[in-house]
Amino acid sequence: MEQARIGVTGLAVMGRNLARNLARHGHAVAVHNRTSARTKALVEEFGHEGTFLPADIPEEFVASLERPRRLLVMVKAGAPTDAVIGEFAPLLDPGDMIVDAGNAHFADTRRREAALRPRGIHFVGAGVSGGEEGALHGPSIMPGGSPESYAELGPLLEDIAAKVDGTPCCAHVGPDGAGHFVKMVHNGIEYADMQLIAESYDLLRHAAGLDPAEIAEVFRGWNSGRLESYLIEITAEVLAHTDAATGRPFVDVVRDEAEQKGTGRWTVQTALDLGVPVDGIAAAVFARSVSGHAELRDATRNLLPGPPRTTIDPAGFAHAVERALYASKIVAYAQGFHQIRAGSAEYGWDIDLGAMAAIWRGGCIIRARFLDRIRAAYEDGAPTLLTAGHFAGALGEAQDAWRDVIATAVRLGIPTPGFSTALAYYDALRADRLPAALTQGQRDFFGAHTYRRVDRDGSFHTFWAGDRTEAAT
Ligand code: NBP
Repeated sequence: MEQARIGVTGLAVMGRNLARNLARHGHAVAVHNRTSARTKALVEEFGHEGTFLPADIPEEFVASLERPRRLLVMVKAGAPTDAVIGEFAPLLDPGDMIVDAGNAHFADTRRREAALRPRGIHFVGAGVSGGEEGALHGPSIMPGGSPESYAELGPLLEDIAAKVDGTPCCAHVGPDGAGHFVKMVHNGIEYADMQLIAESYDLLRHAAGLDPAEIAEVFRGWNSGRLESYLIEITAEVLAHTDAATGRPFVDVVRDEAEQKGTGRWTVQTALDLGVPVDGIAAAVFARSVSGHAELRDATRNLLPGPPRTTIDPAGFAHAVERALYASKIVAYAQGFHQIRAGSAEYGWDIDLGAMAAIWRGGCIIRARFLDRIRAAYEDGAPTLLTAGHFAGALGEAQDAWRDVIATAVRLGIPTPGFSTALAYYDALRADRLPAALTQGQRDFFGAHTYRRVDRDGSFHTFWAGDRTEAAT
């Protein structure tokens, strides 16, 4: 009986396309889905693309896998993943691998890996980015798990991953939940990047008075420069699109209420736990949240006064927005990488930041030309992108335009939380002194939380309610 190198269970859009990608690369793939109609449909429609070994029941599926068994799970994240593990793990032997390629929370991945390790089963949480097209034509893959499991899985995953300059967009991220952690931060950065692009559009539309088709042209121009990226490219496409039913710009017939799924929120929650400032990502998550409060917006829209509506001369403004966007993006990515570094230290993952930038260069939603420079910066050991050669220069050169754009937005009453928070972070890092000293004084005043002094080691408390003398604590 022919055996498969890998099996995929969960054949909705992502699993089906990953299975097809594997088959198209010449790997025999066992395929299974809870509802077997999906399995049949896959083989009927795409059976000619390669070797698929369909199975109706888990026992049949597992029996069709060569050893050590590689079982890729692509089901809805959460309880379904636990259900699938519960179903398949008893059928596996030590040395076999379960790869969860869904969007799991890294803490769940750590829990699952720890539960399966004593049984000798390798549990690999693999982040996969690129949506359904990426899954089919080459995603960016971020696998965690043991080095032993990567030795078995890596060649297969690298084979189906996107390639940039011949290098696969797949690398072993680190043990247990490291892969899903990096995928989570990738999605957080994606939120920030999309928000910054949206603010650029909003400014060009409402400050400079350009229409969507004109703005699409601006984005097309940007996409041939340092901002070249998938997100800029699709932004131009969306802005140039006309609604067939009304003849209006597509962007004007879509309700302005953005959705947010789990990963952006998880990134911010995790950053809070780690104490890492990811303001750009948080601003993006909250901007979507504000947009979704339709009732609150309806109740306030006509009651809150703003400045008179005026527009400014578009000449030169688009160039300034490009600079503000590039600078703000640098900050958002720097914050995301800071979070990966902090997570890596917290959980002992030893994540190579340069390698993460390298595997995001293709296949994933945030693929972009400047990730090559980010890779180089972290390979050179940069503590933050903000001070790394090219980026330090770009920020310095952009800062006047960045400040002008934000000042214009504030003056005209256009919300730019992403731009503004990015600049605030930049200014905080360059400040000689921050008002945190005053915050410490307040905390000591009301809660005796103590403070440290600039001129002496140790912790101190001032007797605020008494004679205001100071004591070392
Ligand atoms: P969905 O997230 O819609 O999940 C549907 C699949 O889960 C079906 O195969 C379904 O089987 C299976 N399933 C469910 Br629901 N409950 C199950 C259970 N208790 N036991 C066994 N199977 C169960 O599919 P998707 O959109 O292809 O996404 C798959 C994963 O990939 C998710 O974790 C998602 O977050 C992640 N992801 C998606 C994208 C994307 O662009 N869509 C990108 C990156 C990652 P059934 O057919 O029997 O109902």
